[in-house]
Amino acid sequence: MLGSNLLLASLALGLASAGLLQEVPAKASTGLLAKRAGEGPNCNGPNDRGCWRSPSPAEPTGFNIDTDSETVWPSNVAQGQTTTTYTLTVAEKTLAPDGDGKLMQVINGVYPGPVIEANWGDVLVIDVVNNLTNNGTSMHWHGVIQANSTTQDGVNGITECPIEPGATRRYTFIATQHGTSWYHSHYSGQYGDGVAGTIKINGPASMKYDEDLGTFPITDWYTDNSYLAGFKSEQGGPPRAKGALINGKMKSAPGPNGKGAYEDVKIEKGKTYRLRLINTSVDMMYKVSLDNHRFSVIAADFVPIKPWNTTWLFMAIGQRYDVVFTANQTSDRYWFRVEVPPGKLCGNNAMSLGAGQHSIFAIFSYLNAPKPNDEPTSKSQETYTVECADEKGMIPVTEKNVTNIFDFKGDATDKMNLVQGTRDKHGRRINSWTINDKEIDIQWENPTLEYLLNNDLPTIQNRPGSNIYTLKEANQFYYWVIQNTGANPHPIHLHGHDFFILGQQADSTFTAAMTNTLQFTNPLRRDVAMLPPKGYLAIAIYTNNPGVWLMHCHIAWHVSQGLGVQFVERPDEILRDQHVGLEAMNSSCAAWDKWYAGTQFKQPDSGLRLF
Ligand SMILES: [Cu+2]
Repeated sequence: MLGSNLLLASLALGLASAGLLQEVPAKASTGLLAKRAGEGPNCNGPNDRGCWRSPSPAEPTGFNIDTDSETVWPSNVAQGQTTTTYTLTVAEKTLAPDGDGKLMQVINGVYPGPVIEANWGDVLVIDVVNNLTNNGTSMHWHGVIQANSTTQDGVNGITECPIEPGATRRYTFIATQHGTSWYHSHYSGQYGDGVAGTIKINGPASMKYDEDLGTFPITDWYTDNSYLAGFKSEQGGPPRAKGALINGKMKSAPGPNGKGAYEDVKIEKGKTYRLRLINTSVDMMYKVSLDNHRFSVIAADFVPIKPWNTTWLFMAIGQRYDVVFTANQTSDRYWFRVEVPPGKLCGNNAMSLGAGQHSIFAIFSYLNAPKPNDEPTSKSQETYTVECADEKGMIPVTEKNVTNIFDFKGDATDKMNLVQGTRDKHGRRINSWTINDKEIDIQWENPTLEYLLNNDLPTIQNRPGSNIYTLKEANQFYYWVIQNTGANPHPIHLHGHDFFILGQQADSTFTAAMTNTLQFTNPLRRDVAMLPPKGYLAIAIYTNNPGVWLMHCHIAWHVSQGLGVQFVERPDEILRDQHVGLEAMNSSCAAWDKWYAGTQFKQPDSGLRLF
C-alpha cells in the first residue's frame, strides 16, 4: 500500500501556504461578485453562493468565486481543511440497473459507485481495494489536476502499475478545484462494466441557488460487457447501446411494458436548484434538456463560468456542466431528455434514433404534482442544432489570457495529425487510430514514472508506442493543433491541466495564416473538448504542473485502439516536488509482476481502459 501517516503529515506541512502552482499571467479578476453583503464565517449559503470563506486576518482576501482555483485553494487546518477518507472496493457483482441482470464490476456493490464528496481544499485519502478475481485495476480522478501529485493520477502504465487482485492502493491528493467530476478505472473494460462514480467538491458558485441536487451521471448501456462491446467496435464499428442509465437507472420504454425504472427527482415549486450533469459514457455524446425549464450553466468541467443560458446542452464524454434552474412551472411531472444528435457519428443508441423516436428519460417531479405516479406528458419546447460539437460562447469567471506568440510550424512540435488506420499492433486488420503516425501502446507493468524514478527517461521516450511529447520549459504556453483527417468527432481529454480552447472548426485544415482567427483573450478552459469532424481543435497548455499527463480520446474504444499521447512536463522536476513520493513504485510493480506472471489474462490492447 502506498501512503502512510508520515506521508500525510508531510503533505499537510507542505501546504502551509495557499497556492502551489505558478499563476498564469492574468488580468485582475473580473469582479463579478465584488460587492456582496453579509459575509461571515462559512459565508456560503442560499443568499450568497459567491462567497466561500470571508476575509479574515489570517486570510486577507478570503476565498470566493473570483479566487483562481487553479492556483489558490484553502490549504491548512486554520482555513477549514480536513482530511476526507473513502474506501472503494472493486468486485464482480450481478446488478440489474435496467431490469435485466448483468454481471458487472462495481465499487462497494453499487452502480454508480459512492459519491466522493469533500470541501474545496480538503485532502482526500482514498483506499482502492481490488477484490476482482482475474483483473487488475487502476483508479483515475477525472479532471483533478493533481497539483504536484502526478503520482496519484491513477493511470496504469503511465503513473503506476495496476493494483493486483487482493491488493490495496492508497491515493492521497488535494481537492484544489471545486465543482463536479467523476472517477473511473483506467484499466481494461472496467469503467464500461461499472467501475466509476462521481465527485462533488463543495465550493463557491457564480450564481445563487437554494438547494444542490447533487451529481447526475449519464452513461450508455449495453447488453454486452465492455470486453465484448470493445471487441466488436474494433472489428466492425461500435455496437448499438440499448439505452442509457441516468444516475444508474433507466426504463426500457415508457408505459406499462417498460422494464426498469426512471430516475425520479423531487423538486419544490419556487425553489432554485443546482444540478451537476456528467457524461460518464464509453461511446456517446448527448444533448440534454428539462422540458419547460431553462438551464443557467455555471461551470464547464471544473472551471466556473459566467452564467450561460440554454434549454438544450451538448455533453461530450467526460464533460460536466453544473446548471442552475428554477422550479417556476405548473406543479407537474416533467421529462428530463437525453438525445444522441442523429447522423453525426455522435453515438449509436437504440433509445435515441432521431426524429420521431423516443428519448432517454428521467423525471423531475414537483412535490404536489396532481398525478405523482403517472409518467409525464410534457413536450420539449425547443429543438436543438443537430451537431456533435461543443457549445460556444462560455466565459470563465477568472479571466486568463494566452500569450499570443503562436508561430504555427505544422510539424511534431505543434501539430498532432490524427488518422484512422486499419491495423493494430499485431498487424490484425481492425480499426485503429494514430497521432503523427503512432498509436499509443503503453505497458501496464512499465509505467513512465518508473523510468523517471530509475533515471532512464530516454528508454521510454524512444519506445515507439509510448507517444511521448516532452514539455521542457516551465511556466510557458505550449500550443497544439490536433488535426482530424476523418469524419468521426472525438472528445479529447487532458490529464493534469485545464487546457485553453483557442479554436474548434469542422471541415477545415489549420494553416499558419489562420492563427489570427484563434481566441487568445480569456478562452474557455476545461479538461475535455470536442475535436470536430475533418477539422481541428487548437489548444494551449500552460506548464505549471510537472508530471506525466495522458491526453486521449475519451471514447473508450478509441483510446483502446491507440488514440492518445503522453506529455512529460518538466521532467527534471517531476520527482522533486511530489506531495506523495514514489517510494512504493518498485514494490507495488513487483507485486503486480508476480501476480501477472501467473494469470492467463494478458494485455490485449493499448492498455488504456479497453479491452
Ligand atoms: Cu475518439
